[in-house]
Amino acid sequence: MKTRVTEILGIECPIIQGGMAWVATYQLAAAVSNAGGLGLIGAGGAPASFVREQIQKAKELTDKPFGVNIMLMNPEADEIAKVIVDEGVKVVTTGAGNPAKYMEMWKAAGVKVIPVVASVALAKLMERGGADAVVAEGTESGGHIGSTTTMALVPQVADAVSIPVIAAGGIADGRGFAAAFMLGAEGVQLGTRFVVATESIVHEKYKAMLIKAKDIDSAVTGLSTGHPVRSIRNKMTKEYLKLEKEGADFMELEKMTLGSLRKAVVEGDVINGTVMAGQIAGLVKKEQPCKEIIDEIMSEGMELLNKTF
Ligand code: TUI
Repeated sequence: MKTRVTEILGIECPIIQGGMAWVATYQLAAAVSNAGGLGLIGAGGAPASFVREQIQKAKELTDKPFGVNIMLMNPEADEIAKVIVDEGVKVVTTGAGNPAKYMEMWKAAGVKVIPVVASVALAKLMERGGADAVVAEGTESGGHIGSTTTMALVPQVADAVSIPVIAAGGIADGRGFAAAFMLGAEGVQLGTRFVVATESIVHEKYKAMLIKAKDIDSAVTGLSTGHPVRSIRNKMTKEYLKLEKEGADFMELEKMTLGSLRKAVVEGDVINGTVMAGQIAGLVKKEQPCKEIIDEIMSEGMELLNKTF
């Protein structure tokens, strides 16, 4: 399959693996890239030195293109932006902010820049700033989210910009893949389905919780702080939402979430930790190698796109 996304990125299948904090390690990124998609290393809140090591390890496992996602609230974002150039990374995606201040440096180094956006306004701003494509991410996604659904956001972004649009949020199989293309996307980004991939290093309890999850099992915390985050409902989200309802201040709420994603991903504490996942978790039924996930989505998706009624 050829789209502007496969052309720009030099990949075979227009499927990108989300750059999830703590989850998107070099093992997962390399497996997705080796399977023909675009793997991403998620810098999350990690220091620049750690991100550099992850990039170097990914290079040992794959000679296919892979990328890095910078979470722009990371205190070392400036250093990580330079590490990307230094290490010759081909693609960068950004989340949770506006990457304008790094754009010139990345473009000069030939890095393809793909900001993740949750609105038409930011998509247009990014196109004007020189972005090569945008990921339009709907509120169905896990983690830090905007408020518009994928169904409504993707066609509006596709109409507003002329660079390629990659759809994200609520996509986990060939049906979602085909639907995204019908909405005007030329690629998709998946997070939740890759969390349970064989090559994903997340704790087995985290994987088990996603596999067990149903359609309505996620909750959105942090609406009152302006940083809404979607994760699977547990003791942690219950306590957070209770505090939020009682009008707790920002610092108190922040203290609760500090280190909570790591607690779930690394330690497997899915009761007191934050189990970030998208609304599509209910569709994710088993652990599978990345290659199998990508092959399945491509064949099911292409079949649907070629179907006539
Ligand atoms: O970034 C994401 N998803 C994430 S980041 C993350 S780490 C985190 N952990 C706890 C609390 C907060 C973050 C977990 N999941 N997705 C891409 C995304 N970006 N969704 C929404 C946005 C976004 C939001 C505001 C992009 C820009 C923005 O503001 C634009 C501006 O002008 O500042």
